Amino acid sequence: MPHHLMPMLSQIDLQHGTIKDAAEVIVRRLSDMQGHYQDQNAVRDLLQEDPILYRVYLTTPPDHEYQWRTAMSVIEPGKVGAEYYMTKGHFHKDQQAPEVYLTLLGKGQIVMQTHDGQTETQPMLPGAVNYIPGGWAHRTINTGDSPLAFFAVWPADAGHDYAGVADRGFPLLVLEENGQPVVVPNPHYEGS
Ligand code: M6P
Ligand code: ZN
Repeated sequence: MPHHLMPMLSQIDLQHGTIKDAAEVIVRRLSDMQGHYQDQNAVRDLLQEDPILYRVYLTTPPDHEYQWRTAMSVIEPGKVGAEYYMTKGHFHKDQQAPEVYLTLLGKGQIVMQTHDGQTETQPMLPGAVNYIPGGWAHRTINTGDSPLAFFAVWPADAGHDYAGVADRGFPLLVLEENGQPVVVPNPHYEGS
């Protein structure tokens, strides 16, 4: 007899972007990613309160057998110095594995890069579908003044490679200048 998984239902709270009965919730605070921000004085000051930057509500448990993983990510509004709150960002261990984001709430940018230095940014607004092909690292940034909430789907065996981003950073930064988000080259990017 073939082994069939059971169909699954998750309910997104469309007002907040959260999933109440999530199988797993990842909470990331500033202390989990302090090295990712440029302004280390701002990091030091903010670490006193160590704010929650974002939460990821996963619909399947970590050791599941389902072929797809899906999650809602909710990034709080805020900045560390001039840099907006953002995700760590990662490559997939499997360089063939793509990902799709659908934004439900808020306003942001997705910044992408390949290992050989190509970059791409796209806006994230309610209704935007961002397709991230295999081989592109991806980071999301909340440039608005309310939570940025997006739904993500990716192959369950893709794997997260955080080291590639933690070591070199992203070639592009999204900063606030005169009240507006601007995309600028990262002066500390290791490839530059
Ligand atoms: C999305 C997906 C997840 C990822 C999350 C937070 O929901 O891409 O795989 O974990 O965003 O991003 P990160 O893991 O880079 O902190
Ligand atoms: Zn991913």
